[in-house]
Amino acid sequence: MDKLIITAAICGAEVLKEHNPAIPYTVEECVREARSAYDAGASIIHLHVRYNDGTPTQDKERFRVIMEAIAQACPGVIIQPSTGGAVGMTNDERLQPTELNPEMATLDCGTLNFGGDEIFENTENTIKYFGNRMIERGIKPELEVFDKSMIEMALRLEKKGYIQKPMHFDFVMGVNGGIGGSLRDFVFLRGSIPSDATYTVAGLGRFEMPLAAAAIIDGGHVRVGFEDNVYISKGVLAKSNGELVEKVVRLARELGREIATPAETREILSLPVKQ
Ligand code: KMH
Ligand code: ZN
Repeated sequence: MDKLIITAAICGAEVLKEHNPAIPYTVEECVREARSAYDAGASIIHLHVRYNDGTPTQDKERFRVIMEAIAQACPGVIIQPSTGGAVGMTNDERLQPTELNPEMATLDCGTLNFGGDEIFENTENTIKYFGNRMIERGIKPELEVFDKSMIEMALRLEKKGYIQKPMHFDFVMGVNGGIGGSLRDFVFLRGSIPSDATYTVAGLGRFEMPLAAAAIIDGGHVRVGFEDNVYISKGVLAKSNGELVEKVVRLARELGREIATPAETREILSLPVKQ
Protein backbone atom coordinates (compact mmCIF):
# COMPACT_ATOMS: atom_id res chain seq x y z
CA MET A 1 0.00 0.00 0.00
CA ASP A 2 1.28 3.49 -0.82
CA LYS A 3 2.16 5.85 1.98
CA LEU A 4 -0.64 8.21 3.01
CA ILE A 5 -0.86 11.60 1.33
CA ILE A 6 -2.37 14.24 3.59
CA THR A 7 -3.74 17.39 2.00
CA ALA A 8 -4.59 20.39 4.15
CA ALA A 9 -7.34 22.66 2.83
CA ILE A 10 -6.33 25.53 5.08
CA CYS A 11 -8.68 28.32 4.14
CA GLY A 12 -11.62 27.71 1.79
CA ALA A 13 -13.83 30.42 0.36
CA GLU A 14 -16.89 30.01 2.57
CA VAL A 15 -15.76 29.66 6.19
CA LEU A 16 -15.11 32.85 8.15
CA LYS A 17 -13.38 33.93 11.34
CA GLU A 18 -16.88 33.93 12.86
CA HIS A 19 -16.80 30.14 12.43
CA ASN A 20 -13.26 29.77 13.76
CA PRO A 21 -10.96 32.71 14.58
CA ALA A 22 -7.97 30.80 13.19
CA ILE A 23 -9.32 30.90 9.60
CA PRO A 24 -6.52 32.60 7.62
CA TYR A 25 -7.14 35.77 5.61
CA THR A 26 -3.80 37.62 5.56
CA VAL A 27 -0.56 36.42 3.99
CA GLU A 28 0.95 35.86 7.44
CA GLU A 29 -2.09 33.90 8.61
CA CYS A 30 -1.98 31.71 5.48
CA VAL A 31 1.71 30.99 6.10
CA ARG A 32 1.04 30.21 9.77
CA GLU A 33 -1.73 27.75 8.89
CA ALA A 34 0.17 26.12 6.01
CA ARG A 35 3.23 25.74 8.23
CA SER A 36 1.24 24.15 11.03
CA ALA A 37 -0.19 21.60 8.59
CA TYR A 38 3.17 20.94 6.92
CA ASP A 39 4.95 20.48 10.25
CA ALA A 40 2.26 17.99 11.27
CA GLY A 41 2.65 15.91 8.08
CA ALA A 42 0.68 17.47 5.22
CA SER A 43 2.46 17.28 1.88
CA ILE A 44 -0.16 19.19 -0.15
CA ILE A 45 -1.73 22.54 0.67
CA HIS A 46 -5.04 23.07 -1.12
CA LEU A 47 -5.23 26.81 -1.36
CA HIS A 48 -7.91 29.46 -1.62
CA VAL A 49 -6.90 33.03 -0.90
CA ARG A 50 -8.71 36.03 0.57
CA TYR A 51 -8.12 39.72 0.87
CA ASN A 52 -7.32 40.91 4.39
CA ASP A 53 -11.04 41.55 5.08
CA GLY A 54 -11.84 37.90 4.33
CA THR A 55 -13.29 38.40 0.82
CA PRO A 56 -12.33 35.41 -1.36
CA THR A 57 -10.42 36.22 -4.55
CA GLN A 58 -8.78 34.34 -7.40
CA ASP A 59 -6.50 37.28 -8.13
CA LYS A 60 -3.27 36.01 -9.65
CA GLU A 61 -1.03 38.43 -7.75
CA ARG A 62 -2.62 37.59 -4.41
CA PHE A 63 -2.05 33.90 -5.19
CA ARG A 64 1.54 34.60 -6.27
CA VAL A 65 2.41 36.38 -3.04
CA ILE A 66 0.80 33.75 -0.81
CA MET A 67 2.16 30.79 -2.77
CA GLU A 68 5.69 32.20 -2.63
CA ALA A 69 5.43 32.87 1.10
CA ILE A 70 4.11 29.34 1.77
CA ALA A 71 6.80 27.75 -0.45
CA GLN A 72 9.47 29.57 1.52
CA ALA A 73 8.05 28.56 4.91
CA CYS A 74 7.36 24.96 3.90
CA PRO A 75 10.26 23.68 1.76
CA GLY A 76 9.16 21.20 -0.90
CA VAL A 77 5.45 21.38 -0.11
CA ILE A 78 3.04 20.94 -3.04
CA ILE A 79 0.72 23.89 -3.41
CA GLN A 80 -2.57 23.09 -5.10
CA PRO A 81 -4.55 26.25 -5.88
CA SER A 82 -8.30 26.06 -6.20
CA THR A 83 -9.87 26.78 -9.56
CA GLY A 84 -13.28 26.50 -7.93
CA GLY A 85 -12.88 29.83 -6.18
CA ALA A 86 -16.19 31.01 -4.77
CA VAL A 87 -19.72 30.67 -6.13
CA GLY A 88 -20.49 33.32 -8.78
CA MET A 89 -16.97 33.85 -10.13
CA THR A 90 -16.42 33.63 -13.90
CA ASN A 91 -14.36 30.86 -15.47
CA ASP A 92 -11.46 33.12 -16.40
CA GLU A 93 -11.48 34.69 -12.96
CA ARG A 94 -11.30 31.21 -11.42
CA LEU A 95 -8.48 30.08 -13.71
CA GLN A 96 -6.05 32.87 -12.79
CA PRO A 97 -3.82 30.79 -10.46
CA THR A 98 -3.14 28.33 -13.33
CA GLU A 99 -1.12 31.15 -14.94
CA LEU A 100 1.41 30.61 -12.14
CA ASN A 101 2.02 27.04 -13.42
CA PRO A 102 1.44 25.17 -10.15
CA GLU A 103 2.12 21.43 -10.06
CA MET A 104 -1.54 20.71 -9.29
CA ALA A 105 -4.88 22.51 -9.24
CA THR A 106 -8.43 21.44 -8.59
CA LEU A 107 -10.78 20.68 -11.49
CA ASP A 108 -14.43 20.58 -10.41
CA CYS A 109 -16.35 17.97 -12.39
CA GLY A 110 -19.97 19.13 -12.21
CA THR A 111 -22.59 21.61 -11.10
CA LEU A 112 -24.31 21.35 -7.73
CA ASN A 113 -26.57 23.20 -5.36
CA PHE A 114 -24.46 24.92 -2.75
CA GLY A 115 -27.00 25.90 -0.10
CA GLY A 116 -29.82 28.46 -0.26
CA ASP A 117 -29.95 30.00 -3.74
CA GLU A 118 -26.29 29.30 -4.48
CA ILE A 119 -25.28 27.14 -7.44
CA PHE A 120 -21.67 26.10 -7.99
CA GLU A 121 -21.66 26.05 -11.77
CA ASN A 122 -19.40 23.77 -13.79
CA THR A 123 -20.96 22.99 -17.16
CA GLU A 124 -19.47 20.35 -19.41
CA ASN A 125 -17.85 23.07 -21.53
CA THR A 126 -16.40 24.70 -18.42
CA ILE A 127 -14.82 21.41 -17.38
CA LYS A 128 -13.42 20.92 -20.89
CA TYR A 129 -12.02 24.47 -20.86
CA PHE A 130 -10.37 23.95 -17.47
CA GLY A 131 -9.11 20.48 -18.50
CA ASN A 132 -7.49 21.86 -21.65
CA ARG A 133 -5.84 24.66 -19.69
CA MET A 134 -4.31 22.18 -17.28
CA ILE A 135 -3.01 19.94 -20.08
CA GLU A 136 -1.50 22.96 -21.89
CA ARG A 137 0.29 24.08 -18.74
CA GLY A 138 1.32 20.66 -17.42
CA ILE A 139 -0.80 20.97 -14.27
CA LYS A 140 -2.08 17.77 -12.64
CA PRO A 141 -5.79 18.16 -11.93
CA GLU A 142 -7.28 16.98 -8.68
CA LEU A 143 -10.72 15.97 -9.95
CA GLU A 144 -13.15 17.27 -7.35
CA VAL A 145 -16.30 15.18 -7.38
CA PHE A 146 -19.22 16.01 -5.15
CA ASP A 147 -21.38 13.17 -6.44
CA LYS A 148 -21.17 9.94 -8.44
CA SER A 149 -22.34 11.60 -11.69
CA MET A 150 -19.21 13.77 -11.61
CA ILE A 151 -17.03 10.66 -11.77
CA GLU A 152 -18.91 9.65 -14.92
CA MET A 153 -18.29 13.10 -16.38
CA ALA A 154 -14.55 12.90 -15.61
CA LEU A 155 -14.31 9.44 -17.18
CA ARG A 156 -16.12 10.62 -20.33
CA LEU A 157 -13.86 13.65 -20.64
CA GLU A 158 -10.75 11.52 -20.13
CA LYS A 159 -11.82 9.40 -23.11
CA LYS A 160 -12.27 12.58 -25.18
CA GLY A 161 -8.80 13.86 -24.23
CA TYR A 162 -9.67 16.70 -21.85
CA ILE A 163 -8.18 14.92 -18.83
CA GLN A 164 -5.06 12.76 -18.80
CA LYS A 165 -4.31 9.54 -16.96
CA PRO A 166 -3.44 8.61 -14.26
CA MET A 167 -6.50 10.31 -12.82
CA HIS A 168 -6.57 11.60 -9.25
CA PHE A 169 -9.95 12.21 -7.62
CA ASP A 170 -11.04 14.12 -4.56
CA PHE A 171 -14.31 12.78 -3.13
CA VAL A 172 -15.84 15.81 -1.44
CA MET A 173 -18.53 14.27 0.73
CA GLY A 174 -21.29 15.70 2.87
CA VAL A 175 -21.77 19.03 1.07
CA ASN A 176 -25.34 20.30 1.25
CA GLY A 177 -26.29 19.56 -2.38
CA GLY A 178 -23.86 16.71 -3.00
CA ILE A 179 -23.49 13.06 -1.98
CA GLY A 180 -23.72 12.22 1.73
CA GLY A 181 -20.84 11.27 4.02
CA SER A 182 -21.78 7.71 4.97
CA LEU A 183 -19.53 4.70 4.59
CA ARG A 184 -21.98 3.33 2.02
CA ASP A 185 -21.56 6.50 -0.08
CA PHE A 186 -17.78 6.27 0.28
CA VAL A 187 -17.71 2.65 -0.90
CA PHE A 188 -19.94 3.62 -3.85
CA LEU A 189 -17.59 6.40 -5.01
CA ARG A 190 -14.45 4.45 -4.29
CA GLY A 191 -15.73 1.52 -6.35
CA SER A 192 -16.60 3.81 -9.27
CA ILE A 193 -13.12 4.99 -10.24
CA PRO A 194 -10.67 3.11 -12.48
CA SER A 195 -8.21 0.74 -10.80
CA ASP A 196 -5.23 2.85 -11.94
CA ALA A 197 -6.66 6.04 -10.40
CA THR A 198 -5.82 7.48 -6.99
CA TYR A 199 -8.17 9.32 -4.68
CA THR A 200 -8.29 11.46 -1.60
CA VAL A 201 -11.39 11.97 0.52
CA ALA A 202 -12.57 15.26 2.01
CA GLY A 203 -15.41 14.72 4.47
CA LEU A 204 -17.33 17.79 5.52
CA GLY A 205 -17.84 18.56 9.21
CA ARG A 206 -18.52 15.49 11.31
CA PHE A 207 -17.77 13.24 8.34
CA GLU A 208 -14.13 14.35 8.12
CA MET A 209 -12.43 11.93 10.52
CA PRO A 210 -14.58 8.81 9.95
CA LEU A 211 -13.98 9.12 6.19
CA ALA A 212 -10.28 9.76 6.82
CA ALA A 213 -10.14 6.49 8.76
CA ALA A 214 -11.93 4.68 5.91
CA ALA A 215 -9.47 5.99 3.32
CA ILE A 216 -6.48 5.13 5.51
CA ILE A 217 -7.67 1.53 5.74
CA ASP A 218 -8.59 1.36 2.06
CA GLY A 219 -5.27 2.67 0.71
CA GLY A 220 -6.69 6.04 -0.34
CA HIS A 221 -5.54 9.47 0.76
CA VAL A 222 -6.98 12.13 3.04
CA ARG A 223 -7.82 15.82 2.94
CA VAL A 224 -8.60 17.72 6.12
CA GLY A 225 -8.61 21.40 7.03
CA PHE A 226 -10.70 24.42 7.86
CA GLU A 227 -12.25 24.54 4.38
CA ASP A 228 -14.09 21.33 5.23
CA ASN A 229 -14.32 21.30 9.01
CA VAL A 230 -13.42 23.72 11.83
CA TYR A 231 -13.80 21.31 14.79
CA ILE A 232 -11.21 18.98 16.32
CA SER A 233 -13.95 17.09 18.19
CA LYS A 234 -17.67 17.60 18.82
CA GLY A 235 -18.22 21.26 19.74
CA VAL A 236 -14.47 21.99 20.19
CA LEU A 237 -12.88 24.31 17.64
CA ALA A 238 -9.56 23.23 16.15
CA LYS A 239 -6.75 25.61 17.11
CA SER A 240 -5.05 25.22 13.74
CA ASN A 241 -5.07 23.20 10.56
CA GLY A 242 -2.05 21.45 12.03
CA GLU A 243 -4.17 20.08 14.84
CA LEU A 244 -6.47 18.42 12.29
CA VAL A 245 -3.50 16.97 10.39
CA GLU A 246 -2.02 15.66 13.66
CA LYS A 247 -5.24 13.78 14.31
CA VAL A 248 -5.03 12.09 10.89
CA VAL A 249 -1.39 11.19 11.53
CA ARG A 250 -2.38 9.56 14.83
CA LEU A 251 -5.14 7.57 13.10
CA ALA A 252 -2.70 6.49 10.37
CA ARG A 253 -0.08 5.38 12.89
CA GLU A 254 -2.65 3.35 14.83
CA LEU A 255 -3.81 1.73 11.60
CA GLY A 256 -0.27 1.01 10.38
CA ARG A 257 -0.05 3.50 7.50
CA GLU A 258 3.05 5.64 7.00
CA ILE A 259 2.84 9.29 5.95
CA ALA A 260 4.13 10.40 2.53
CA THR A 261 6.66 13.21 2.29
CA PRO A 262 6.20 15.79 -0.49
CA ALA A 263 8.77 13.92 -2.63
CA GLU A 264 6.91 10.63 -2.12
CA THR A 265 3.63 12.37 -2.90
CA ARG A 266 5.03 13.62 -6.22
CA GLU A 267 5.93 10.05 -7.08
CA ILE A 268 2.62 8.50 -5.98
CA LEU A 269 0.60 11.05 -7.97
CA SER A 270 2.99 11.12 -10.96
CA LEU A 271 3.20 14.90 -10.74
CA PRO A 272 4.76 16.71 -13.69
CA VAL A 273 8.39 17.68 -13.24
CA LYS A 274 8.58 21.47 -13.02
CA GLN A 275 11.68 23.64 -13.14
N1 KMH B 1 -15.64 27.14 -2.90
C1 KMH B 1 -16.41 26.23 -3.69
C2 KMH B 1 -17.46 26.98 -4.45
C3 KMH B 1 -12.39 23.90 -5.34
O1 KMH B 1 -11.62 24.36 -4.52
O2 KMH B 1 -12.04 23.56 -6.47
C4 KMH B 1 -15.57 25.47 -4.65
C5 KMH B 1 -14.42 24.76 -4.13
C6 KMH B 1 -13.85 23.73 -5.02
O3 KMH B 1 -13.93 24.97 -3.04
ZN1 ZN C 1 -11.45 24.30 -2.34
